[in-house]
Amino acid sequence: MTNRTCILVGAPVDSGQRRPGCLMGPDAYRTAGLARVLADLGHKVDDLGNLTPASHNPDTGEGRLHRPNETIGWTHRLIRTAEQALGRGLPIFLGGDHSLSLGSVAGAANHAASRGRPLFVLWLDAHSDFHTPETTASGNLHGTPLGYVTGRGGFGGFPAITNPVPQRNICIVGLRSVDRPERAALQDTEIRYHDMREIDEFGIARPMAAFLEQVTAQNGMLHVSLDVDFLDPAIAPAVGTTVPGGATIREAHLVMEMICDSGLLSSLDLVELNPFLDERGRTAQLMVELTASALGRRVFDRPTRAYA
Ligand code: B3U
Ligand code: MN
Ligand code: MN
Repeated sequence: MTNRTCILVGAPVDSGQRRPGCLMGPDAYRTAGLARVLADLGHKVDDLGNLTPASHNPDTGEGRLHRPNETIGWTHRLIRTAEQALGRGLPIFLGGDHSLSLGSVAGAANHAASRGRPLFVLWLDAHSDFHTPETTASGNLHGTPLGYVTGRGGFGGFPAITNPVPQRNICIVGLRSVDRPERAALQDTEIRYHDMREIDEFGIARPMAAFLEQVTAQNGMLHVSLDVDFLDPAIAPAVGTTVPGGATIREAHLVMEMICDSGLLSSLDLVELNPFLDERGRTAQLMVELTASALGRRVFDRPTRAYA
Protein backbone atom coordinates (compact mmCIF):
# COMPACT_ATOMS: atom_id res chain seq x y z
CA MET A 1 0.00 0.00 0.00
CA THR A 2 1.23 3.46 -0.79
CA ASN A 3 2.15 5.71 2.09
CA ARG A 4 -0.59 8.05 3.16
CA THR A 5 -0.94 11.10 5.32
CA CYS A 6 -3.16 9.92 8.17
CA ILE A 7 -4.89 12.80 9.89
CA LEU A 8 -6.02 11.88 13.39
CA VAL A 9 -9.12 13.85 14.32
CA GLY A 10 -9.99 13.58 18.01
CA ALA A 11 -13.78 13.81 18.24
CA PRO A 12 -14.72 13.27 21.91
CA VAL A 13 -18.44 13.29 21.14
CA ASP A 14 -20.55 12.00 24.03
CA SER A 15 -23.89 13.67 23.32
CA GLY A 16 -25.31 11.01 20.99
CA GLN A 17 -26.19 8.57 23.77
CA ARG A 18 -26.65 8.52 27.54
CA ARG A 19 -23.78 6.52 29.00
CA PRO A 20 -20.83 8.81 29.69
CA GLY A 21 -17.37 7.72 28.62
CA CYS A 22 -17.03 7.89 24.82
CA LEU A 23 -15.39 11.28 25.31
CA MET A 24 -12.31 9.40 26.53
CA GLY A 25 -12.07 7.46 23.26
CA PRO A 26 -9.55 9.62 21.37
CA ASP A 27 -7.07 9.53 24.23
CA ALA A 28 -7.48 5.78 24.62
CA TYR A 29 -6.54 5.30 20.95
CA ARG A 30 -3.51 7.51 21.45
CA THR A 31 -2.55 5.61 24.59
CA ALA A 32 -2.89 2.34 22.67
CA GLY A 33 -0.26 3.64 20.25
CA LEU A 34 -2.27 4.43 17.12
CA ALA A 35 0.16 7.06 15.82
CA ARG A 36 3.19 4.83 16.32
CA VAL A 37 1.51 1.86 14.65
CA LEU A 38 0.64 3.96 11.58
CA ALA A 39 4.11 5.49 11.44
CA ASP A 40 5.67 2.00 11.62
CA LEU A 41 3.65 1.08 8.54
CA GLY A 42 5.31 3.96 6.70
CA HIS A 43 2.54 6.52 6.89
CA LYS A 44 2.86 10.17 7.82
CA VAL A 45 0.76 10.95 10.89
CA ASP A 46 -0.72 14.34 11.70
CA ASP A 47 -2.68 14.46 14.96
CA LEU A 48 -5.05 17.45 15.09
CA GLY A 49 -5.71 16.89 18.80
CA ASN A 50 -9.22 16.92 20.19
CA LEU A 51 -11.85 19.13 18.58
CA THR A 52 -14.69 20.91 20.33
CA PRO A 53 -18.20 21.41 18.96
CA ALA A 54 -19.07 24.62 17.11
CA SER A 55 -20.98 27.08 19.26
CA HIS A 56 -24.53 25.95 19.86
CA ASN A 57 -27.56 26.73 21.99
CA PRO A 58 -27.53 25.07 25.40
CA ASP A 59 -29.52 21.87 25.68
CA THR A 60 -32.51 22.31 27.95
CA GLY A 61 -33.22 18.68 28.78
CA GLU A 62 -36.73 19.11 27.41
CA GLY A 63 -38.03 17.21 24.42
CA ARG A 64 -37.58 13.65 23.24
CA LEU A 65 -34.05 14.00 21.94
CA HIS A 66 -30.98 13.70 24.14
CA ARG A 67 -28.67 16.75 23.84
CA PRO A 68 -29.59 17.64 20.24
CA ASN A 69 -27.92 21.06 20.27
CA GLU A 70 -24.53 19.76 21.30
CA THR A 71 -24.75 17.14 18.55
CA ILE A 72 -25.67 19.91 16.08
CA GLY A 73 -22.55 21.81 17.20
CA TRP A 74 -20.41 18.71 16.64
CA THR A 75 -21.99 18.12 13.23
CA HIS A 76 -21.09 21.63 12.06
CA ARG A 77 -17.52 21.25 13.32
CA LEU A 78 -17.01 17.78 11.84
CA ILE A 79 -18.45 18.53 8.41
CA ARG A 80 -15.95 21.34 8.02
CA THR A 81 -13.07 19.29 9.45
CA ALA A 82 -13.80 16.33 7.16
CA GLU A 83 -13.94 18.56 4.09
CA GLN A 84 -10.61 20.17 4.95
CA ALA A 85 -8.78 17.02 6.03
CA LEU A 86 -9.83 15.05 2.95
CA GLY A 87 -8.15 17.71 0.83
CA ARG A 88 -4.76 16.66 2.15
CA GLY A 89 -4.92 13.13 3.49
CA LEU A 90 -6.87 10.30 5.04
CA PRO A 91 -8.81 11.46 8.09
CA ILE A 92 -9.29 8.97 10.92
CA PHE A 93 -12.04 10.20 13.24
CA LEU A 94 -11.33 9.06 16.78
CA GLY A 95 -14.68 8.89 18.54
CA GLY A 96 -16.64 9.55 20.36
CA ASP A 97 -20.06 8.00 19.90
CA HIS A 98 -21.55 7.26 16.48
CA SER A 99 -23.35 10.61 16.23
CA LEU A 100 -19.97 11.97 15.10
CA SER A 101 -20.66 10.31 11.74
CA LEU A 102 -23.45 12.77 10.98
CA GLY A 103 -20.58 15.18 10.43
CA SER A 104 -17.76 12.97 9.17
CA VAL A 105 -19.87 11.31 6.47
CA ALA A 106 -21.70 14.49 5.40
CA GLY A 107 -18.32 16.23 5.09
CA ALA A 108 -16.86 13.30 3.14
CA ALA A 109 -19.86 13.45 0.78
CA ASN A 110 -19.24 17.16 0.17
CA HIS A 111 -15.57 16.49 -0.54
CA ALA A 112 -16.35 13.64 -2.96
CA ALA A 113 -18.88 15.82 -4.78
CA SER A 114 -16.27 18.58 -5.12
CA ARG A 115 -14.05 16.05 -6.89
CA GLY A 116 -16.87 14.79 -9.08
CA ARG A 117 -16.67 11.33 -7.53
CA PRO A 118 -19.37 9.29 -5.79
CA LEU A 119 -19.01 8.54 -2.08
CA PHE A 120 -19.58 5.00 -0.84
CA VAL A 121 -20.06 4.17 2.84
CA LEU A 122 -19.28 0.87 4.56
CA TRP A 123 -21.08 0.68 7.93
CA LEU A 124 -19.68 -1.99 10.25
CA ASP A 125 -22.20 -2.14 13.08
CA ALA A 126 -24.61 -4.33 15.04
CA HIS A 127 -27.18 -1.57 14.44
CA SER A 128 -28.39 0.10 11.28
CA ASP A 129 -28.36 3.68 12.70
CA PHE A 130 -31.03 4.62 10.14
CA HIS A 131 -33.40 6.45 12.49
CA THR A 132 -34.51 10.04 12.16
CA PRO A 133 -35.19 12.32 15.14
CA GLU A 134 -38.85 11.49 14.50
CA THR A 135 -38.54 7.68 14.49
CA THR A 136 -36.00 7.16 17.28
CA ALA A 137 -37.59 5.68 20.40
CA SER A 138 -34.48 6.17 22.56
CA GLY A 139 -33.91 9.80 21.56
CA ASN A 140 -30.22 8.92 21.14
CA LEU A 141 -28.82 10.55 18.04
CA HIS A 142 -26.06 7.95 17.61
CA GLY A 143 -28.86 5.86 16.08
CA THR A 144 -29.45 8.38 13.26
CA PRO A 145 -26.31 9.05 11.13
CA LEU A 146 -27.34 6.92 8.13
CA GLY A 147 -30.78 8.53 8.20
CA TYR A 148 -29.14 11.96 8.15
CA VAL A 149 -26.55 11.44 5.42
CA THR A 150 -29.03 9.77 3.06
CA GLY A 151 -31.24 12.85 3.36
CA ARG A 152 -34.16 11.45 5.34
CA GLY A 153 -36.38 14.20 6.75
CA GLY A 154 -36.84 15.29 10.34
CA PHE A 155 -33.39 16.76 11.01
CA GLY A 156 -34.58 20.32 11.62
CA GLY A 157 -31.86 22.48 13.19
CA PHE A 158 -29.05 20.32 11.77
CA PRO A 159 -26.91 21.57 8.88
CA ALA A 160 -28.77 20.94 5.62
CA ILE A 161 -27.50 17.94 3.67
CA THR A 162 -26.09 19.27 0.39
CA ASN A 163 -24.85 15.98 -1.04
CA PRO A 164 -26.99 13.08 0.14
CA VAL A 165 -25.28 9.70 -0.07
CA PRO A 166 -27.28 7.55 -2.52
CA GLN A 167 -28.83 4.58 -0.76
CA ARG A 168 -27.28 2.12 -3.22
CA ASN A 169 -23.81 3.39 -2.22
CA ILE A 170 -24.22 2.21 1.37
CA CYS A 171 -23.40 -1.25 2.69
CA ILE A 172 -24.10 -2.28 6.31
CA VAL A 173 -22.36 -5.38 7.64
CA GLY A 174 -22.81 -7.02 11.05
CA LEU A 175 -26.48 -6.35 11.78
CA ARG A 176 -28.13 -8.06 14.71
CA SER A 177 -30.14 -5.34 16.46
CA VAL A 178 -32.53 -3.37 14.26
CA ASP A 179 -35.55 -1.50 15.66
CA ARG A 180 -38.92 -2.14 14.05
CA PRO A 181 -39.33 1.27 12.36
CA GLU A 182 -35.75 1.14 11.09
CA ARG A 183 -36.28 -2.32 9.72
CA ALA A 184 -39.39 -1.25 7.84
CA ALA A 185 -37.62 1.81 6.44
CA LEU A 186 -34.48 -0.11 5.55
CA GLN A 187 -36.35 -2.82 3.69
CA ASP A 188 -37.81 -0.07 1.54
CA THR A 189 -34.42 1.23 0.42
CA GLU A 190 -31.60 0.29 -1.92
CA ILE A 191 -29.15 0.12 0.99
CA ARG A 192 -27.27 -3.19 1.01
CA TYR A 193 -27.43 -4.81 4.41
CA HIS A 194 -25.93 -8.05 5.65
CA ASP A 195 -26.94 -9.50 9.00
CA MET A 196 -24.96 -11.98 11.11
CA ARG A 197 -27.09 -14.85 9.88
CA GLU A 198 -25.91 -14.21 6.33
CA ILE A 199 -22.31 -13.90 7.51
CA ASP A 200 -22.56 -17.19 9.40
CA GLU A 201 -24.02 -18.92 6.40
CA PHE A 202 -21.89 -17.55 3.58
CA GLY A 203 -18.92 -15.82 5.19
CA ILE A 204 -18.00 -12.17 5.43
CA ALA A 205 -15.72 -12.05 2.36
CA ARG A 206 -18.55 -12.41 -0.13
CA PRO A 207 -20.55 -9.24 0.63
CA MET A 208 -17.33 -7.32 1.16
CA ALA A 209 -15.91 -8.32 -2.22
CA ALA A 210 -19.15 -7.51 -4.01
CA PHE A 211 -19.35 -4.07 -2.42
CA LEU A 212 -15.70 -3.18 -3.00
CA GLU A 213 -16.03 -4.21 -6.64
CA GLN A 214 -18.94 -1.83 -7.02
CA VAL A 215 -16.93 1.04 -5.51
CA THR A 216 -14.01 0.30 -7.84
CA ALA A 217 -16.25 0.07 -10.90
CA GLN A 218 -17.63 3.54 -10.19
CA ASN A 219 -14.31 5.14 -9.22
CA GLY A 220 -15.80 5.92 -5.82
CA MET A 221 -14.32 7.24 -2.63
CA LEU A 222 -14.84 4.99 0.39
CA HIS A 223 -15.72 6.05 3.92
CA VAL A 224 -15.61 3.25 6.50
CA SER A 225 -17.44 3.64 9.80
CA LEU A 226 -16.34 1.06 12.36
CA ASP A 227 -18.59 0.81 15.43
CA VAL A 228 -17.01 -1.13 18.31
CA ASP A 229 -20.23 -3.14 18.63
CA PHE A 230 -19.63 -4.65 15.17
CA LEU A 231 -17.25 -6.87 17.16
CA ASP A 232 -18.38 -9.54 19.56
CA PRO A 233 -18.52 -8.15 23.12
CA ALA A 234 -16.37 -11.05 24.32
CA ILE A 235 -13.43 -9.54 22.41
CA ALA A 236 -14.53 -5.89 22.58
CA PRO A 237 -16.27 -5.19 25.89
CA ALA A 238 -15.74 -1.40 25.93
CA VAL A 239 -19.04 -0.34 24.42
CA GLY A 240 -22.30 0.89 25.92
CA THR A 241 -24.56 -1.16 23.67
CA THR A 242 -23.16 -4.68 23.67
CA VAL A 243 -24.96 -7.12 21.40
CA PRO A 244 -23.81 -10.76 21.58
CA GLY A 245 -23.00 -12.63 18.39
CA GLY A 246 -20.73 -10.09 16.72
CA ALA A 247 -17.79 -10.38 14.37
CA THR A 248 -14.76 -12.37 15.45
CA ILE A 249 -11.22 -11.01 15.50
CA ARG A 250 -10.52 -12.96 12.34
CA GLU A 251 -13.58 -11.73 10.48
CA ALA A 252 -12.85 -8.14 11.47
CA HIS A 253 -9.22 -8.32 10.34
CA LEU A 254 -10.26 -9.90 7.05
CA VAL A 255 -12.69 -7.04 6.42
CA MET A 256 -9.94 -4.53 7.13
CA GLU A 257 -7.41 -6.36 4.94
CA MET A 258 -9.86 -6.48 2.05
CA ILE A 259 -10.47 -2.75 2.45
CA CYS A 260 -6.72 -2.21 2.34
CA ASP A 261 -6.23 -4.43 -0.71
CA SER A 262 -8.92 -2.51 -2.57
CA GLY A 263 -6.88 0.69 -2.27
CA LEU A 264 -10.17 2.57 -1.93
CA LEU A 265 -10.16 3.80 1.66
CA SER A 266 -10.47 7.58 1.86
CA SER A 267 -11.74 8.19 5.43
CA LEU A 268 -12.39 6.15 8.57
CA ASP A 269 -14.43 6.51 11.77
CA LEU A 270 -13.55 4.60 14.95
CA VAL A 271 -16.65 5.01 17.09
CA GLU A 272 -18.47 4.01 20.26
CA LEU A 273 -15.37 3.04 22.26
CA ASN A 274 -16.12 3.70 25.93
CA PRO A 275 -12.77 3.30 27.71
CA PHE A 276 -14.53 3.45 31.09
CA LEU A 277 -15.97 0.02 30.28
CA ASP A 278 -12.76 -1.50 28.94
CA GLU A 279 -10.68 -4.31 30.41
CA ARG A 280 -7.02 -3.31 30.57
CA GLY A 281 -7.29 -1.41 27.29
CA ARG A 282 -7.98 -4.50 25.19
CA THR A 283 -10.80 -2.98 23.13
CA ALA A 284 -8.81 0.16 22.33
CA GLN A 285 -5.87 -2.08 21.42
CA LEU A 286 -7.99 -4.24 19.12
CA MET A 287 -9.40 -1.18 17.34
CA VAL A 288 -5.84 0.04 16.78
CA GLU A 289 -4.83 -3.38 15.40
CA LEU A 290 -7.80 -3.34 13.04
CA THR A 291 -6.86 0.14 11.84
CA ALA A 292 -3.36 -1.22 11.16
CA SER A 293 -4.84 -3.97 8.99
CA ALA A 294 -6.86 -1.40 7.05
CA LEU A 295 -3.68 0.55 6.44
CA GLY A 296 -1.34 -2.17 5.32
CA ARG A 297 -0.29 -4.48 8.12
CA ARG A 298 0.12 -8.00 6.74
CA VAL A 299 1.37 -11.39 7.84
CA PHE A 300 2.89 -11.96 4.39
CA ASP A 301 2.82 -9.98 1.19
CA ARG A 302 0.86 -12.04 -1.22
CA PRO A 303 -1.01 -11.17 -4.35
CA THR A 304 -4.64 -10.22 -3.91
CA ARG A 305 -7.00 -13.04 -4.69
CA ALA A 306 -10.31 -12.87 -6.43
CA TYR A 307 -13.33 -13.97 -4.40
CA ALA A 308 -15.86 -15.86 -6.45
N1 B3U B 1 -31.48 1.44 17.56
C1 B3U B 1 -31.37 1.84 18.94
C2 B3U B 1 -30.12 1.27 19.56
C3 B3U B 1 -28.83 1.73 19.04
C4 B3U B 1 -28.49 2.31 17.84
N2 B3U B 1 -27.18 2.48 17.87
C5 B3U B 1 -26.74 2.05 18.99
N3 B3U B 1 -27.73 1.61 19.72
N4 B3U B 1 -25.46 1.99 19.39
C6 B3U B 1 -31.46 3.35 19.07
O1 B3U B 1 -31.33 3.85 20.17
O2 B3U B 1 -31.64 4.04 18.07
MN1 MN C 1 -23.48 2.65 15.40
MN1 MN D 1 -23.89 -0.05 17.04
